[in-house]
Amino acid sequence: MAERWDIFCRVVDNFGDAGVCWRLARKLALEHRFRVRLWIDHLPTLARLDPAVVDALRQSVDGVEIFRWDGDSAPAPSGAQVVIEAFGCGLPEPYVEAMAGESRPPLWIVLEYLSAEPWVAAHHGLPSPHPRLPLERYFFFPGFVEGTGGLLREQDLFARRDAFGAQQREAFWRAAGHEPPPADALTVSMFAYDTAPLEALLQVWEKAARATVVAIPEGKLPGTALEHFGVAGVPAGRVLRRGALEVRVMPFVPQARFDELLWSCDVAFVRGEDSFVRAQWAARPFVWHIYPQEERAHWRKLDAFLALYCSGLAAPAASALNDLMRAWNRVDTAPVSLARAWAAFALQVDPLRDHAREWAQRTARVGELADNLARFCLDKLK
Ligand code: TRH
Repeated sequence: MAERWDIFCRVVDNFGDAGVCWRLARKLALEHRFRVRLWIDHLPTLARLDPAVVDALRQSVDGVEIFRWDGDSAPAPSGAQVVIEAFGCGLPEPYVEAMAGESRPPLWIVLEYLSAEPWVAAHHGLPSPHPRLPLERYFFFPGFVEGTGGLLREQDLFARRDAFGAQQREAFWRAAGHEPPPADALTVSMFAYDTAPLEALLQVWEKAARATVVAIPEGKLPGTALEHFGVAGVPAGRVLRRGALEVRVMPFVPQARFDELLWSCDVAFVRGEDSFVRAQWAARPFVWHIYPQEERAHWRKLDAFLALYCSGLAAPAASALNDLMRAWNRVDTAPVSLARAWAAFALQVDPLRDHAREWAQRTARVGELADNLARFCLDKLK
């Protein structure tokens, strides 16, 4: 029996912590029909991702009971069979004591960050017994390969993606306040940290032979575009044009519609964890801006992902992708400039699209994270 789940989420920064927890919570509630409580310490972040969420002590959205958590206070034990500690956020000590006091203590899962590094499969599912209390605790690692926990994906995602045609794309652009882009333009969705060398790419796109439409969600990044165009604020119409470049400032769409943004573009720039995974399910050529870590640990992670992703990809496409991702992430050994890397990448968009579709199919076969997690927990709770 694993009917009741408690998920604890601390928003460290940005949207990824809340984004992953919300996706997991909804999947467990809507597809598995579990009773899910989500404890989250920053509701405004969740409200950006889902406009049905408000900043309240307690609410129910999509079958998930959401609680405002001050980070230390202990919620009353719910009789949960599974407790998820997302990204090692720590559980409140009194809650842990209450867990241990139950006649059948719940299973404690530490949900880890996503990484393609080879050690992940060896650590996935390992026990980490509590040092003092009789509590079973396990590490659960998302991942891309057999032996890991897999990646979050809604059951109907591929069917929705494949049914998203020209009409739906047109409707998406209009709903975002823009005309559908010209048919011959390359459309790019741009989601990255504000440390990305975006200015260099804007210069390249402005001078490119092919018209390039770049959709940038509102936030910090449009500031770089405003500087590029030498204007002080976002103009009415939210479009900036010069040469072959057109920048569109986009509304921040609800998470449930974020895929539509990716499906409406030819190339996706994504970042962090959740949007990175969505670009892969979207089966589009994509460029990942990895979350920066101390001592450049993120460069190792980037290399590990590229090695995995590029297996089976023809050499010209693989080297174009490697060069572009390295230049975009300012890896100091990046062999070519961003401008040259983009030029090579642009020539490989077709083979990269074929590979992206094949990769999505291959990676989906590893299994889905919430399904794998439910199976793992049921097995341990037997
Ligand atoms: O926002 P991110 O950078 O999140 C994180 C955090 O920095 C976190 O601390 C770190 O640990 C983690 O990354 C790896 O990037 P991410 O993970 O892609 O999350 C962004 C979410 O925002 C994702 O769920 C998609 C969503 N989103 C929308 O819903 N609408 C939008 O318009 C856009 C641009 C994004």
